[in-house]
Amino acid sequence: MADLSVFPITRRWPASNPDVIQLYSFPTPNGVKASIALEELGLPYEAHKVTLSDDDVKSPEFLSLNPNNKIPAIIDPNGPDGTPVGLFESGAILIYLAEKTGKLAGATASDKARVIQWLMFQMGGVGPMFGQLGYFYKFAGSEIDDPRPRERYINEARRLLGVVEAALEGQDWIAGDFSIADIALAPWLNALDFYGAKEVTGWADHPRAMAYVERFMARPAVKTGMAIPPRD
Ligand SMILES: N[C@@H](CCC(=O)N[C@@H](CS)C(=O)NCC(=O)O)C(=O)O
Repeated sequence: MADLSVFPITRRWPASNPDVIQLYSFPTPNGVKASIALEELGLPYEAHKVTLSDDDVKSPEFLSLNPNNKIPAIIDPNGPDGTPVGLFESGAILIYLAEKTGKLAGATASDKARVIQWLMFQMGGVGPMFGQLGYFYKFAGSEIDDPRPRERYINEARRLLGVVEAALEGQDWIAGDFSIADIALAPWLNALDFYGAKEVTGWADHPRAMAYVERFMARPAVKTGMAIPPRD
């Protein structure tokens, strides 16, 4: 049995089965990337609910695994060097899991480069921009009188949607075959619904993106991963 006692996070969120990947997460667009990937790849894992409250993400135990106080994070007891490895940042986790299994990251070197390109597009563009849109359009920032931040992120989200729409011409998935880039991107497109920002970003004018999210959500592993860990 793997010994995970070197990871202080296991004191607050103990592993029932330390031989499988430990996932520390919450079902947000970033969190579900990890659970969907684990489900799609058929990797055994144990999920621990870490809420976004400071009590959880800013606890010393969680910070010991991710000093950046954000979910998701994982521990793989069977790391590549034969020792356990801890990881944070959803993009890094997706790449790690794809490399571990040799799946969902492109067949050829060029395919692989394209997958990483679209993964980075999500990590550096869609994620941060849509996240700010959520803040300024739905959450606390929506009370700010100055319309400029709201308009900035609405326009940027609409622009990014246009990029996705164009990229999906003639293909079902963002990098060609289904990949970790889709696992990163589709949950964030879906978040526009939660933000109540579909109309304002012109969602209905992006039929390929609409069909893409539907196609993604219909996958059995996605359906399961979207609800892990359960909110309550
Ligand atoms: N770049 C990070 C972002 C993760 C992130 O923003 N996580 C949010 C939930 S979606 C979070 O944990 N927020 C808690 C906080 O910032 O205190 C990743 O992709 O893993």
